[in-house]
Order: sequence, then C-alpha cells, then structure tokens
Amino acid sequence: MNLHPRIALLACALAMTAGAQTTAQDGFEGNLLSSEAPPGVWGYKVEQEPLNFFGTSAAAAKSGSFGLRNVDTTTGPKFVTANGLVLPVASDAGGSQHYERVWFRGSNHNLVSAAKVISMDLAPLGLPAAEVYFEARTLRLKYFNRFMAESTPFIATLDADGQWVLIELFVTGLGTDAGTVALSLDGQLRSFSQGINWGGERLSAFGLGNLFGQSNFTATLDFDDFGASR
Ligand SMILES: [Ca+2]
Repeated sequence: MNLHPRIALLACALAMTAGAQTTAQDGFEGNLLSSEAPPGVWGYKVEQEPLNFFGTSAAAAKSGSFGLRNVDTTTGPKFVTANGLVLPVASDAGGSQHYERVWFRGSNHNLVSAAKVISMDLAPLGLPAAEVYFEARTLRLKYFNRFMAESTPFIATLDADGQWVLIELFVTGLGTDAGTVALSLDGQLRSFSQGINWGGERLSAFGLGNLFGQSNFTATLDFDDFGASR
C-alpha cells in the first residue's frame, strides 16, 4: 500500500505524539553540556575550528533571551566538524522512530561549500539516518541506508538570506528494511521517502551546529528551540 506522503507523515506524527517521550529540549537559555552545573542536555561539543565563535548568544535568539550561534570565519583545506553539539542516544534498541526539530537561520555565507546543520546518526554504520545541509540559500536533505548508499531526495531554496526556518526531521523504521524519512519546513511537509533499508541499525546520536563541511566554508549559523522525541 502506498500512503499519500501527507497521510503517512500525519500517521507518523500522531504515532509519535501518542507515545512520545521527550528525549531532549534546549532553548539555549543556559549551559549546553550535561557535565556543567546546572547541567545542559548535550553530551559533548566538537570544536575542530576553535577560533570560530560557538556558543549561546542574544543575537541568535528566536525566543527567550538566547540562541545558539556559530560564527565560522576560519578557512583551511580539510573537511571538518567545525563546531558541533552531540547528544548520544545510548538506549535505542532499533525498530524505532525519532523526531528532531530546530529553528535555524543562516547568513553571511561565503558561497564556498556547505555545512551540515542537523543530523540523526546511525550505529553501527556511523553515517546519518537523516541530515540537512545549509548552502547559501538552500537546505539539502540527505540520508544513508545500511549499505552506505547516499540519497538526496530534496533541496529547498529559501526566500532570503537570514530567514528563520523551522526544520523538522521524522525518521521511522530504524532497525528494519522499511525505514522512512520525512522533512518538514515551517510546518509544511516537503519530502517523504520510504522503503529505506536500515536492518541492524539503531539511532546513536542527535547532532546540531556546523557538523561537517569543507573548512573553507564561512557563515553565521543561528539555532533556537531544539527538541527531540521518540
Ligand atoms: Ca532561546
């Protein structure tokens, strides 16, 4: 049976709402890391470009007083995780569904390469179940199956530089050969893929920030009101 994508997404969203357990929320009003006092929600921070600014900032607030900002000004020849926050998920046994959302705003792009801004990562494969890249005024959805085959089912062009957009990722069927990935922007379903083979895989982590890209990439990336549930 082929469900209409909107119906499938609605079913997915309702299923998540019905049994939803909040994995994490962060409005970036306080500490970031779980090792800090009082504790934040993130397991660790990756900073391969430590000269960049990466932290909470009033200038990055969508709501409340602060948001998360990455000002990437450094350049170099390598592909790196410039500045990222990672939330490991240790208890996922597979056969499961996950939801991740964040308000995002990108500006001051130097038109060189792109940066992964949000991801849901698989184990043991180590590649993302779903990820979104920011490149100037475009957002690109990608995913990988258990055979490391990459798909790019959707590219969105934003109306303007520096525009806030609500990014929502829905993933179901982890651990099965009937996985689905859905992307919603500003509450509108924009992409739905099904029949993804994730046999033997489970969710290992949520990621946010400037997670992977060519280090010649520079831009200002703002995030607020992160949430994840299962
Ligand atoms: Ca905030």
